[in-house]
Amino acid sequence: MSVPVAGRAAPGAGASTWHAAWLPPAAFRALGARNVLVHGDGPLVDTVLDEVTQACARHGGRVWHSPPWDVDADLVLASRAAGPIANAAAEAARLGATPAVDGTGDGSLGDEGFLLARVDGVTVVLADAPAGLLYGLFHVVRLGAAAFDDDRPARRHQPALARRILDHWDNVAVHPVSGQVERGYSGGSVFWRDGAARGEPDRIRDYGRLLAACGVNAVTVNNVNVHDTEARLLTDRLDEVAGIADVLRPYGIRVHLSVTFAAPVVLGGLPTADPLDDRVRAWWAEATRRVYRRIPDFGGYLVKADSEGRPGPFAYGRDHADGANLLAGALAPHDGVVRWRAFVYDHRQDWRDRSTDRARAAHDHFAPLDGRFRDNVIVQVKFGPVDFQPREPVSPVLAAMPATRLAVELQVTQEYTGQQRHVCHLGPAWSEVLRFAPWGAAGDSIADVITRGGLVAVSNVGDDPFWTGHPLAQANLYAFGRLAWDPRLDPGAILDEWIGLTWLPVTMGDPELVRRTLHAIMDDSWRTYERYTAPLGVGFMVRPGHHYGPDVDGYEYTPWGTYHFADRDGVGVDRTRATGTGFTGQYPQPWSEVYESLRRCPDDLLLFFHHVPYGHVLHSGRTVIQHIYDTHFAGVEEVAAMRERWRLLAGAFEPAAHQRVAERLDEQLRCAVEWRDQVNTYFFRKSGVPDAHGRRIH
Ligand code: GCV
Repeated sequence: MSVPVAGRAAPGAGASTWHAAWLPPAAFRALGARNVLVHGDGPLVDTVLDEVTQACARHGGRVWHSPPWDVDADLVLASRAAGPIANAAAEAARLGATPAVDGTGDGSLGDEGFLLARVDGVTVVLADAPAGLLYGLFHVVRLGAAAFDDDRPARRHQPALARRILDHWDNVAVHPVSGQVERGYSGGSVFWRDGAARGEPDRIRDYGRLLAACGVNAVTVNNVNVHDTEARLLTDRLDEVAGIADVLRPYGIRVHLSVTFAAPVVLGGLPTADPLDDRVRAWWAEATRRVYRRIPDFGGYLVKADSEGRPGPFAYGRDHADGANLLAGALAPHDGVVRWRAFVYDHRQDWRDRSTDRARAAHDHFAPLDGRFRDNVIVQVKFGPVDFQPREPVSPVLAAMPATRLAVELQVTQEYTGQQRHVCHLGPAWSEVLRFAPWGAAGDSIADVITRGGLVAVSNVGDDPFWTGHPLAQANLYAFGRLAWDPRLDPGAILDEWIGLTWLPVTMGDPELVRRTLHAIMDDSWRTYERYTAPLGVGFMVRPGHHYGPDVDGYEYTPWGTYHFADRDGVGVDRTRATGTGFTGQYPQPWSEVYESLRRCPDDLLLFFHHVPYGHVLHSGRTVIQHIYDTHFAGVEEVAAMRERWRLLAGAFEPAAHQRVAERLDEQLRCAVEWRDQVNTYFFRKSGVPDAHGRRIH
């Protein structure tokens, strides 16, 4: 039987009510059954030791941390700073592995890297810093028995990106519109409840542990929309943030805070928040000094300014560089960073005005500021130019600011991708973004562009027993962490890791069937979702406000700037330089030309860039209207097949997990049918073109 084990996952006693996700005790079986020697000291090494001790207690192995080391170790986890090990075989293994570090790169494993080697029957993890040892430990867990294969070649592992951050859109106080967690689909917040810190360190610790095991090293604990209560986390409620930081620290996770640009006014009583005003500068410097006094490893601030009604520098005639540099100045003495979001656009647009284009906004605002940001400013850019749609081109801002540290922001919480009621495995979508080469195949990829800034995502976690509402949505969180560690990883292989860790064979049955079934359901689920929702990259068509389910014209005549312009003749947004908004001109070559050209533009983005007649023939050979019909019928059939596949696993899992997914698949199918029927009917009525296959359209 394959079982996603429920219960407390972290070392320590007691069962509790949340799911172990990708760290069930059984995932430690291979490691825990062995003799393990841990060499080194410090808080993170203590975490490693705790983990190993628990695993060995459970699975019959033994652990050594200090002499006398009368052990034939199977696994040595050693900090290089701790020097020689007073155990001949372990020391020989340590020395045997060392040339693989010294012989490559700069001879250092960095702050978070590790080496994994197999030397004379001993598996060795070496690290130069304690965090590396922790990541090495979790890598051994991930590999399972394979970590002890004699033919395993020595390999250095270092994260491609130093900043791997999850932003929580959690409110401290329940907000009348956005609730406890804005765009949260997994219950309440793990940090806050009804205006106060929840004070449940076990759960936060388990969360930190899951994050460390997939590579995440920072968390922002409150929503970018900073309301009155949350603003005070910076000052008189700082202790609550410090409490979270204390719990996450043993897993190498630093805490960040979303702050309001108006803080000097709303918290400090100043008459202005003007970034060039000396009193404002002094206020931020002092507030920040107090933060670091309380949380010495505090990560930094996150700011949403002049966006969707949030305060910002525009009120004082200043620009985003002025605003960001103000906070950067306060953070610089403490090595903190400010992440300043590029999600800036006019949300009070006139839909009649075809010249205004929301997609252009971030580039229009930020590209001219390249070179003006201080070193500790990271401009955080949503992956696409609009807003986390299932399909968007990569934001041109990412190719326009070579002198600025840039981070990409993804959305793990599935606001526009099924709200954790639909299976929508996003690893493949993110991988496409990270591999995109804005200057053509020979140039840098997005993963290269963000080396100095990092990868960030909006978390999908809440206090739901499965963490993520939909149990299969855990895979998105896991995939985010792994891609942030190494953007070149294959998303299918990442999914395979998650399946292997989470859905463990226990006593009987066919784990391969489980694995195959989960792949069959999840691998292509993002494309399935795309097929039954808005076609060909045009985006939105969701119900306004909550953004769930179809409403083709829901945003068409609103101020939000998210239009499709369908009429009786055609559909799509003309963003060309020749006849449209000129957005294609924000890309460098070759994409500027590729997107401009109706002939060369990829099918899956056609309606993002072009307004075309329904009879326009795609590269696929189908007309646009027939593509719309076909994909919407196909998408529903694919969801029906997912549901059938899942049904066949009944009895193979803990019933609660099976039932939760089964219920959500029922809802996904209902909703996909709704999407299909509304979208097909809408376009049939607009165009008058019948389906070539005569299927039922209403
Ligand atoms: C946190 C979209 C979402 C908002 C979100 C905003 C943002 O507009 O619908 O809920 O606000 O993006 O990213 O700031």
